[in-house]
Order: sequence, then C-alpha cells, then structure tokens
Amino acid sequence: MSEPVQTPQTNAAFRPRIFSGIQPSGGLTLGNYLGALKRFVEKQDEGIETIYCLVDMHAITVWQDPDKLRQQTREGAAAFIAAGIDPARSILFNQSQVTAHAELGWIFNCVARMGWMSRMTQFKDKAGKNSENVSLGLFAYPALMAADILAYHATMVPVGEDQKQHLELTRDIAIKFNNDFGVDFFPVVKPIIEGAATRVMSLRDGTKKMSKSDPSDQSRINLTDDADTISKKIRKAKTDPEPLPDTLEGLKDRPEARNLVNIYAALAGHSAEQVIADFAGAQFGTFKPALADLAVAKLEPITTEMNRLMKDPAEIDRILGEGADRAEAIARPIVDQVYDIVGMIRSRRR
Ligand code: AQP
Repeated sequence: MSEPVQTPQTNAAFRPRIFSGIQPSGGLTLGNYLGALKRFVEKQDEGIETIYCLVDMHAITVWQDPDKLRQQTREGAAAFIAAGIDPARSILFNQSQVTAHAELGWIFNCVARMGWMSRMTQFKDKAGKNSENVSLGLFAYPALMAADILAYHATMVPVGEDQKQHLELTRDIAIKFNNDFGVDFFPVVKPIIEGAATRVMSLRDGTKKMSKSDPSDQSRINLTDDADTISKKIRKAKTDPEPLPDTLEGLKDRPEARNLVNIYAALAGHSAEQVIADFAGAQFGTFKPALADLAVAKLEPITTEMNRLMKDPAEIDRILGEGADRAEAIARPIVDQVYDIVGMIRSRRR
C-alpha cells in the first residue's frame, strides 16, 4: 500500500507562472497544436510568465534515433515560434540543457510511490503487453514531468486531457515532499485544460487519441503537412453515413463525427454547439470540405513559417541555448534549496 497523501497547501506564496512541454518524439500533430501549443500562445499573450520546453529527456523513454531527435527538437522549436511563441516574452528551451530537471527528477523518484506510478494509464497504454521490456524511464516519466514543472515553482500547466492524471501525480508529489520535510516549498499546480479540442482523436478511429507515434500517418495531421495533404486526410477521415444532427446530444455515439466537429470548433475559436448550429443537417460531403478549408487556412501559415525557420538551424539552437540560460537562472536556486531541505551537503566552492 502506498502512503496516503495529506492535505494540500495553498498557493498564496507563489507568483503565477506557467510551465509546459512537448516531446520531440516525432513531428507535432494537430492534437499537440489544439490541445497544447495554441493554449501556450494564448497564455503568453495574456501576459503571464511562461516557460516552454521541448522535453527531449522524456522523448528518449522510447527509442529515438539521435540524428532524428536533434531534427525533431529543432522542428518542435520552429513549430512553437511559428505558432506564436515569442522567445523574448516566453522562455523556450530544450530540457536536457538544464540539468535541474534530471536532478529534481531523481529526488522525486525517491518521493513518488511505486503504487502511484503503477496506476498511470499512459504507462499502461504505452507499455501494453510489453511492460517487462519497456525502459525504466518510461515508468518514471511522470516523476520527471513533476520535476519539469516544480523546478520552476510553476503554478499552472496548460495541457491536453491525456495529461490530467500526470498532473494529479505532480500535485501528490509536491504535497508529499512538503509534508515529509515539514515545509511549504512546492506549489500545488493547477492544470489548464481548455478549449473545444482538449482530446483530438485519430482520423482513422474516433476512440483513439491522435498521436505523433501512431504508425498510420493517415491517423493524424502533422504541422509539416502541406495544404493538399491536409485536405486529403480530412476528406478521407473516417465518418458515418448520417448527416450532422441539430444538437450536440445527437453526436453522443458518433465519436468520429464528434471529433471533426470539435476540431472545427477549436480551429474556428467557436464552441461545438455553435458549429452544430451552423451545420445542422449537413452531410459530410459539405462539412469535410469546409473543415479542410478552415484547417488549411489556419495551419498553412504555421507550416510556411516553420519551413522558413528550419533553414537556419544555428539560429534555432541559439534561441534554445539562450532560453536554457534563462531557465537555469530560475531553476538552479530552487533545486539547490531542495538539496538543502533533503539534507545533502553542498560545500563545493563554485
Ligand atoms: N490528441 C491530442 N489532443 C489534445 N492534446 C494532445 N496532446 C497530445 N496529443 C493530444 C497534448 O500535447 C502536449 C504534448 O504532448 P507530448 O508530446 O508530451 O506527449 P503525448 O501526450 O504522449 O502526445 P503524443 O502526440 O501522443 O506523443 P507520443 O506519440 O510521442 O506519445 C500535452 O499537453 C498533451 O496533452
């Protein structure tokens, strides 16, 4: 039995600060964009302090070809900037350049309980029947994620629906650390799961999450897809023969139709109810081309800008390095205090 987590503390002592990350484990998808990246930009534009990260150490919890990992990390950074992240206003970097993540991740491996980790549904989904052969890192993933967030005393984390359980675990780790050491050191983070598409589903199966590691490229829209590819993928997306209903309730047992309506709503900045009101009774022969046009109009400028930025990888590396310096300046003193709280001697002259 794992030990019970005790009462949460308040966040009154912590200034509002946002942290979130995306794995460079493949090219980013429409799911990453609508569930995470688009929100990241909104939070930056609201004027909250924002720290965003390409979590390359999370990516290697499953095999990554080294050259591809470098390429995907740069491409991820280009996607952030092309989508509207301004490296002067947000801190943008790759995780492995700031060692505080790995250091605090280890401490949290010693705070988190095996029972908590065993309940993580994402580990069960990713490991499947192969749990004896997956990396230890994949199992410990949520403790490193807690470290990513708490190394900055971040108070809010914008994520897609699939990360909700990991954020609950982050809260549990923060609370247990505070209780174990009798401190009020870590904030209890708040997930921000907002918008009409917090869980974008596969275009081939409306019960499965759209994912960059899905073996079928037809299941997802990649941020690198050109206009023609986006249109084709949407036109070929799995649907059913019924027209769109006149209420959202009518989409209850139609996961593929519901998914396309949600994607339309999120891209247009409307509610799903509004989309249903606009397209009630429409056949997919009408709705899919409208969705394809909207997706191309929203995504094509991002893809074009990504391609431009990718022509100068040295500039991307410079931006990531500068972001890492700024991130380090926040995380280092926090992690140094953690060592002190835990009882580790820090006597080196630096
Ligand atoms: N389908 C999705 N709908 C909404 N949000 C999504 N996110 C991912 N997929 C969807 C959100 O994107 C952020 C970054 O996710 P990640 O790259 O760290 O890992 P993931 O959640 O495991 O995403 P993928 O695409 O499925 O990656 P792989 O295939 O490498 O495992 C998170 O905020 C996530 O919620």
